[in-house]
Amino acid sequence: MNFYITTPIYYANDKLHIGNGYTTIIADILARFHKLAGEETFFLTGMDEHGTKIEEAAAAAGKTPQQLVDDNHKLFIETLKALGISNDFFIRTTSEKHKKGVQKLLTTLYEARTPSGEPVIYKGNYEGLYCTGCEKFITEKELTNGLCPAHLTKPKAVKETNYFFRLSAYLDQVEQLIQSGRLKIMPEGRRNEVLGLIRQKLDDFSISRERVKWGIDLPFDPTQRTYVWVDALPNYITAIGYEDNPEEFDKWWNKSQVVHLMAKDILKFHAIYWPAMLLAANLRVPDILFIHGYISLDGQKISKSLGNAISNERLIKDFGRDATRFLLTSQFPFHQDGDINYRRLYEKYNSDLANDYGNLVSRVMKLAFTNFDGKVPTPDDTLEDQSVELRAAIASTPDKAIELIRNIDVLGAVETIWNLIRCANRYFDYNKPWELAKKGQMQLLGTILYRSLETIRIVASLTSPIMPEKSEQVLGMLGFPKGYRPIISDIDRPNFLKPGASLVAGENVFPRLQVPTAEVAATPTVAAVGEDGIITIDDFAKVKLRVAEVLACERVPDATKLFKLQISVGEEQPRQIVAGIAEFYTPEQLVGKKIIVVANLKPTKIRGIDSNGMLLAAKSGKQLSVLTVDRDLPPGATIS
Ligand code: ME8
Repeated sequence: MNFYITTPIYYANDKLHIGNGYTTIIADILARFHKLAGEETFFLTGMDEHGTKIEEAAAAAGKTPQQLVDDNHKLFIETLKALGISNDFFIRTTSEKHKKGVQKLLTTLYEARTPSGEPVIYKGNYEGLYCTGCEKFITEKELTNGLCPAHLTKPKAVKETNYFFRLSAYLDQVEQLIQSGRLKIMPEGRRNEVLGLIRQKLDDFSISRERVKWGIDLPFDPTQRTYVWVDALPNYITAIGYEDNPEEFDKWWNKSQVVHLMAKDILKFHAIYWPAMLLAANLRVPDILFIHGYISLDGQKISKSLGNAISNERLIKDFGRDATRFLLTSQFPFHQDGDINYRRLYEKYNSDLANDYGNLVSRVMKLAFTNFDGKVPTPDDTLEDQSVELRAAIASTPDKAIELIRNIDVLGAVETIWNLIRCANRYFDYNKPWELAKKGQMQLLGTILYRSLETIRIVASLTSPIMPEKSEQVLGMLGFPKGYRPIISDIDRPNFLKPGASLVAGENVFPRLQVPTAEVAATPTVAAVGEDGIITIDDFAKVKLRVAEVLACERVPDATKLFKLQISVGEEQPRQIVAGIAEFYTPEQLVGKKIIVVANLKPTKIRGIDSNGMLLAAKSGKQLSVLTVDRDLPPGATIS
């Protein structure tokens, strides 16, 4: 059976945070394990580039949406590379491939009829509240103190004519697919949650937006843009050739086990809307939706909008790429929420990687070099070396680990492999091989080292999906050529190492790390550490800040957050800037104010309007204040 695994496509409004990194690393580990198990595998990740959220982030950054997503695309790719992600394709929703695929699906849905003969898509009116952070309509009931509980922002009131998807006609079928296990929702608790939602009889959902500009045109009504979720979900099929490569599409969608990974925030879209859309378009539904837990940092929620996330880059800097992959995925079960604490990361690195695994490799290699001239010794199976437990663990671990991986239990697989490592360490300590050379018991010593080297081979092979570079390093020490990819048929072959073959001396694989003092070990946040954002005086000097007088200000039509301002920066001509502050001021409050602007920003267009500069404002929660000067300085005064 082929294996097709996906992550959510992450919003392109910012760079990837460790919550996104977490899902993607697990998907990568699963994909690499399935390859190791001999299956043909396709691994997809990507970015979600349309919708109001992106439009607003672009306006706030003084960029066009396209510039913003292009810039963030570069950052996404850098992060994926830094994390060692081996995705087979990266889908961008602004790509032609994707847009054409979405339009094909929408045309199919527009022409389709429900089982009782009604059109699947119909036109209707919507009036209600909308949360831009979630990119979804939200009911009064779901609010906490009038705010969206996920984003702590006030939803907007919207009234629009939209096209709707007749969800009601498919709820029974979706329920049946879930009940029968054909569409498996894991873990069990999430499955029950979805079944509960279906029983509440969800409303039909709108598939288009009248006011949104940044999106895919509806093929049957170009005055409307596709709702961002109806644009995003089909990425799972557009990426594998739904519109442009029927053979590939058939292979990966119809003839594979299809697994979508995500956290609970987007469960409803994936477990109800997506299968219903597929049913209406007469397409196969996925096999497994795995809903993993949320990670937090020292008990604090991680999110792009709340901006508290310690970065993927910071972890890689402190622990290295492979150890980061290991530490993030072996702390708590994938299906449960878990808290990350920096001190615990150091402790786990030292106990599991430096002590258990790294030490085993160092000890065995050292004895093989001092006593066997760096060659694989010859084992003698007739000798009594108390290896029953170790041999049983060697024989059972590979199958057990792969079985756990098929069940999407990465932690379980790690624990099984570490059980084998600990078993090898016990075996080693029990036999005290370092004393045997002195006693002249070279055959027994050789046998113990051989079994230990074989264990290291199996451990390095089985951990290769989690720590690919470290595995290559260890397997290189055992004499495997660079680029050797362990596969299950090799792993399972007993006594694969050839006696007499040369070993290669190497550096300590996991040097111990100094656990920082309590203050330093507090989990850092990006803001506190400033790590990626540290700049020099020279960097800062490049930014030309100037005092500007607001000459005129007006609202941008159809954009609740934007003002168009005419300002004087002491130049001959006034300048025009567009600023996302309309929710906090009236135009009258701004005219006459002496504000601070970045004067040497590349001119850009925001919602089609020229913007030549950016004003500075301070923000805290829902409060915003434009920076001003408190003396009567002339427009154009410099700021240093
Ligand atoms: O929802 N812990 O994108 P997104 C673990 N574009 N995982 C986390 C996490 C956390 N604290 N925070 C986020 C979107 N994630 C849509 C998806 S798919 C058709 C469209 C992970 O950038 C987790 O996988 O908000 C979650 O589902 C996803 O990031 C949300 O990413």
